[in-house]
Amino acid sequence: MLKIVCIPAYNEQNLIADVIRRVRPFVDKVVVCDDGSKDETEQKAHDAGAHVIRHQKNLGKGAAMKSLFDYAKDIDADIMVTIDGDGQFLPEEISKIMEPVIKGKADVVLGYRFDDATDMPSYRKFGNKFLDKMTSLASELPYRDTQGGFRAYSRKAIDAIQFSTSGFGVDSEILVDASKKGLKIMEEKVTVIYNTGGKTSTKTPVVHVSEVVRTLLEIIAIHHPLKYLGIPGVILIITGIVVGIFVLITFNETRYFSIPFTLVAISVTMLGLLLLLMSVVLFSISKSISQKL
Ligand SMILES: Nc1nc2c(ncn2[C@@H]2O[C@H](COP(=O)(O)OP(=O)(O)OP(=O)(O)O)[C@@H](O)[C@H]2O)c(=O)[nH]1
Ligand SMILES: [Mg+2]
Repeated sequence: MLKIVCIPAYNEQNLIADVIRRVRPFVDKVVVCDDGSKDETEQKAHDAGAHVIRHQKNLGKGAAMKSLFDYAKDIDADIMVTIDGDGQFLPEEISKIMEPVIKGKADVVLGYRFDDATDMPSYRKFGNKFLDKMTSLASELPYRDTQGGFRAYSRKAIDAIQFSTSGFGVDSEILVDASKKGLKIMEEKVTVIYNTGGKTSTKTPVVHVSEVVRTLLEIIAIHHPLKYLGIPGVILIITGIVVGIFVLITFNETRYFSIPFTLVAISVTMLGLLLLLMSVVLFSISKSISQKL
C-alpha cells in the first residue's frame, strides 16, 4: 500500500523541514508543492527529504492541491494525507487520520479542529463556523469543520474528486464534490496549535474568507440556481408588483403619485427579473454540462 503525505506550502521556510521530518516515519513518500515561495521553502523541503513540485509563481492553495492530486494519481498512491506546512497539525496524528481509509471504512477523512479545548482565536472560530454553514448548504451534508487542511483520501477519492478553484475555496469545493460523488466521508478529531513559534496564517482573515465565499457562491449558483436565485427572483418580482399596485391604488384614491415607491417597485421588479433570468440560464448550462459528463 503506497502511502504519501502531501503538503501545500507558501513561504513556510521556518517549519517545513520539521513537519517533513516528523511525517516521514508514517508514510512512504512526502511531497511538497512549493507554490512560488519567496523564501527558502523549496531548498528546506528538498534537504529534509521531500519530493518538491515547484510552481514558478504563487497560484494559490487550490492550484497547489491540483498539482498534488495529479502527482498522487501519477504514482498510483493508495492513500494521500494532506497536512499544512505551518506546523499547526501534529504529524503524530497521521495514523489516526489514515486508519479509516486503510480499513476501508472511508474514502475521505476530515480532521476536525474544534471543540472548546482548542486555542483557536474566537474570530477565527466564528469565520470558520460561517464557512462550515455555507459549505454544508452547498454540499447538502452537515460537517463540523470544512476548512481544515489535515485530511486523508483513498485511491478512489484521489481518482474521483475534481475541483477548479485555485484559492482557499478548494477545501470546500473538494468536500462538495466528494459528497456529490457519494464518497464515504468521516470526521476525526485532530489537534490544532496556534503557538507554533512561527506564522500560522498565509492571508488575512478577510482575504481568506472572501476567497472561500466566492467559491461557495459559484458552487451554489451552479448546483442550485433555481433554489438560490430563481426563488428569491420570483419573491422580488411579486414584491415589486405589490408595491406597484399600492402606488396605483394610492394614486386613484388621493391623486398622490409616490415617486420613491414607484422607483422601489421598478428596481425590485428589475432585480427579480434579472435573478430569474440568471437562474434559468445557469440551470440550462449546468444541465447541459451534466448531460455531457
Ligand atoms: N501551495 C500553496 N500553499 C498555500 C497557499 N496559501 C496557503 N498555503 C498553505 O496552506 C496551508 C494552510 O494555510 P493557512 O494560511 O495556514 O490557512 P489555515 O491553516 O487554513 O487557516 P489559519 O491558520 O486558521 O489562518 C499552509 O501549509 C500554507 O503554507 C498558496 O498560495 N499556495
Ligand atoms: Mg494555518
